[in-house]
Amino acid sequence: MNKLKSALPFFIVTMMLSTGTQSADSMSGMTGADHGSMKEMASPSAQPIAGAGLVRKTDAAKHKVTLSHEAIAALGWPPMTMDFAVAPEIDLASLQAGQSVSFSLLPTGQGQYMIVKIKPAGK
Ligand SMILES: [Cu+2]
Repeated sequence: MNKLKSALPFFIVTMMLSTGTQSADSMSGMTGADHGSMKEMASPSAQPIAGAGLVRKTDAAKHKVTLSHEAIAALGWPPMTMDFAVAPEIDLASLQAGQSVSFSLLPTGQGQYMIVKIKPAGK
């Protein structure tokens, strides 16, 4: 137990360093998982974060949507294409590839975000 405890801080620092260089190398090819390395840049908040983008595809089985989103200043995110988990109450059948949308995100921990609201842009 004591051994594990003292090794942990070193492990965390090592992880932070390695994810840091990784995200700098591959900003445009970012996946949802890579956002974990960027959470230090964003102030933690339970407020929904607004975004806008274009629907690329939906995945009903995993209840996910792939969006090309615009920059989200509140999170320090550049524009990119990525997958988002979608809240269970949202009907994915209402979304179509190629559709412009505005959406709201809530953090779900580990630098991940879930879409809690999504609607056609300008409505
Ligand atoms: Cu993103």
